[in-house]
Amino acid sequence: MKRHSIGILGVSTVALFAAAVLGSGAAQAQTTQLERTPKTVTLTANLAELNGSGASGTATATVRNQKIKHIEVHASGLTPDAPHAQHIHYGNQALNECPTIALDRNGDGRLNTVEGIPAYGPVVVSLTTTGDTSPASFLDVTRFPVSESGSYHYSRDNLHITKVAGTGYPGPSGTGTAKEIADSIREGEGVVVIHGVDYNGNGEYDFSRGASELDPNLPAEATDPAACGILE
Ligand SMILES: [Cu+2]
Repeated sequence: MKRHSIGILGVSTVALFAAAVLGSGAAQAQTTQLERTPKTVTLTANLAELNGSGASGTATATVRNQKIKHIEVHASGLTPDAPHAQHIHYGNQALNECPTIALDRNGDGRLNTVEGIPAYGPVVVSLTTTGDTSPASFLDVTRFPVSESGSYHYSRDNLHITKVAGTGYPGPSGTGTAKEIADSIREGEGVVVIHGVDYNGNGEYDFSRGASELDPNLPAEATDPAACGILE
């Protein structure tokens, strides 16, 4: 009888001790989590036409730590059967907006990719179909989606965000770390841009509007922005 009650006391003491330990552990985990930026955020962009392309679409991105865990881009109204470079752009000094024709500095009636940088910043992630997704791949047209009859549906997982020169920390030419860029995208400052506009409607990218300001071997039609939306 005496032994039995010691037994009960023993069990309840252990249970109380366990509850205290677990309780403090959970509280500590919660504090650590609150101290950091929220880890996983899902953002959506409504893509609207630029340069009178007639393109539109949506993009959805889930950002977890320094990674795009999942991204989808659904676009239509694009130049058919042509590759479309697509990126996430971001700049700490940029407006984190889609550009308007007011940024057409050389007055040629088109907004080229460089003219849009004050609005959307440099490329931080290349939304390629295979291989590297860093800014280094930004014009590798063989690894971007091709629009079947003007549409495509793009989906990819686990794109690493990297440090990028020119994203503006602290000055315009400064290099943002992967964490700074990921945090900014999570805060709604990333901009999805799809490139490639067939201005003269002849069914292909040609030099009717001259060479690209990014690469003289590419026509401007292949690199001018066609659609843009803010990930928010
Ligand atoms: Cu771009």
